[in-house]
Amino acid sequence: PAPRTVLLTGAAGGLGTLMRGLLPDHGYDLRLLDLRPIDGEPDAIVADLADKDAVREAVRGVDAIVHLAGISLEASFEKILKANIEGTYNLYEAAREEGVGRVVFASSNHAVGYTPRPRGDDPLIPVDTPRRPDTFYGLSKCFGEDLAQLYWDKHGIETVSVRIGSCFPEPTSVRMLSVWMSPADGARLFHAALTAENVGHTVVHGSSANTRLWWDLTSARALGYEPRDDSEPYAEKLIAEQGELDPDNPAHAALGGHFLTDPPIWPY
Ligand code: NAI
Ligand code: 15L
Repeated sequence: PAPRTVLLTGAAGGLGTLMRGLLPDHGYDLRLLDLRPIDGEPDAIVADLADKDAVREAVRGVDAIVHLAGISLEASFEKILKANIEGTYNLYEAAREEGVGRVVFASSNHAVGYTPRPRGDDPLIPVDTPRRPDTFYGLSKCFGEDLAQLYWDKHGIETVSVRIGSCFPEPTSVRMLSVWMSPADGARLFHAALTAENVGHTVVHGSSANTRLWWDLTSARALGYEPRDDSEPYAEKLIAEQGELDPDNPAHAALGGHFLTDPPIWPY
């Protein structure tokens, strides 16, 4: 049966807030978890992924998990280890113990950030392109994908790892014209990832059907995802303000963009 009750981790964050608004329209009852309390959501579970008992209680009885919680920018290895590596392990262990069969994992383009972006007639980047993390943050997403594969092979827990580009209400940079995922398409993709059958562990790129797309969406479409949005209406204004991507600028040369040169640092 299609999942109905879904644990949304990282529900207080930017993407979590967008998905709290959009996923119920796809038929889900959300249980929310975050380190931080959420205004207007008194039932949200306030817990750290480091707290194994709290995580186990949070997953008990849900049909699936959308796992967004964690450090979403670059940070020290020690911080990334705790929140993203151990935190994701704790969540999968809890899912195994409680018999939750499906996870949607928020991976990131930064797992493959050093991959040169396609230019001209270059083919789109395939989803099985070798890992080339651009930060400790991206490295933690590689770990999460491998953890998902292990829990599928060993324990039969299915995961769709979504290598999200940039999911924000609007694209705000020229790079984002290529990697943007509109929030509505994000919810469509998560819905497809929650409901497609026999996914095992599947890795997909997460973005809208952008005219300037850099990567191949075939594995996402195979889940039933049909993106409806395209960043192109924003192109003229953004290019007028910022100029085209500069082929000689290392921050414009690869999928991970400025994460290669001056990654934004997690502020906490
Ligand atoms: P965000 O930083 O706004 O939200 C992350 C949330 O996780 C925060 O509310 C934070 O309190 C919570 N959190 C952090 N450590 C935690 C812990 N130890 N236990 C419980 N909660 C914890 O990030 P955003 O943009 O909402 O991203 C959500 C997820 O999607 C992240 O995993 C991020 O890496 C991934 N992602 C997001 C992209 C985007 O465009 N927004 C692009 C690629 C990946
Ligand atoms: C990410 O992985 C970050 O979590 C998000 O804040 C954006 O920076 C995004 O990548 C991006 O590449 O634009």
